[in-house]
Amino acid sequence: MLTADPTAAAGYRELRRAIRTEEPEQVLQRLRTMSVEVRLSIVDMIDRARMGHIGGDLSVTDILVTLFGAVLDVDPEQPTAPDRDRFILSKGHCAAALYSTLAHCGYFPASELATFMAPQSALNGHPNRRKVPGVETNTGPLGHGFPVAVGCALGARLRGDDSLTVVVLGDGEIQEGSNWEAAMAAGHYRLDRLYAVVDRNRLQQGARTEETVELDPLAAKWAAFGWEVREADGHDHAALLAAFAPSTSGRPVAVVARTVKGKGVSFIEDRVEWHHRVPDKQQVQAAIEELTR
Ligand SMILES: Cc1ncc(C[n+]2csc(CCOP(=O)(O)OP(=O)(O)O)c2C)c(N)n1
Ligand SMILES: [Mg+2]
Repeated sequence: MLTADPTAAAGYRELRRAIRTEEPEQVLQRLRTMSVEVRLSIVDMIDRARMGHIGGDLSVTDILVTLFGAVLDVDPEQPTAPDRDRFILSKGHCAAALYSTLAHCGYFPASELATFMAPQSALNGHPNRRKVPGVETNTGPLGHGFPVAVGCALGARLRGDDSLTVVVLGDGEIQEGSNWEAAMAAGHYRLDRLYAVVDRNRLQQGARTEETVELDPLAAKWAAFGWEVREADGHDHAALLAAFAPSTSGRPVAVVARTVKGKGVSFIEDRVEWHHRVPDKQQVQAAIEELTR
């Protein structure tokens, strides 16, 4: 099991303090900076490992940054505190984005990121809760993280604590039927401290979602399952922050986040072949230049 990096964790505490007290524009600037840093780490990890899911990682980055930067009540030095908010990345193939965000917050040293997918590394291609602090449950097989999140939210309700549970789903992922059983249960129990975010990039592994199994009208589907639905630009930190406001209906909240797969690197954006293609050295250089421009 990796352990916290005290210096990075102190930096994270400072960030959270600043975010609570600063003007909105300063807060957004901090989140944007964090997104650039996380994206650069993702590119570096995938470049070193010569493996990974770069499209989905870059798609989900701003969602993860908004959550860990400004929404979730967590302490990277106490990753199993009983009353912590729970976060589950159900689209577990995007582990690089999660690891990079967790390291940024101090859950473990950022130097570990260089070991991504190497033999004996804790940072497997899909997140493992026994190896990486901040990972609440193992994910990778699509359709499994969301049912666990519903269990976490129901558990919090039964314990009487008001912690949040947030789960991030891929849009292709929700073609798996288990998600809709989970959605139905959460709606039934009116788990109003549960948020399900759909990373709606309209691409899955080998094709566009709507050519594979049509998902639209997506908001209407969530509403029919008893959820309060919010739609947001999934790369706009301000819009995402607004989408994570408390439930106003006593129902769980679905956030349909409009995203671009590969966001931030133009030759990767919205291209199905970049689901898990690995950039060559020249492309890595071009990606870094574009992200730091
Ligand atoms: C049950 C299951 N089936 C197939 C896969 C292989 N797989 C990994 S990622 C992926 C596509 C996921 O698409 P989406 O959920 O839209 O993710 P994103 O676009 O954010 O990468 C598939 C089919 C898997 N991980 N689990
Ligand atoms: Mg997708």
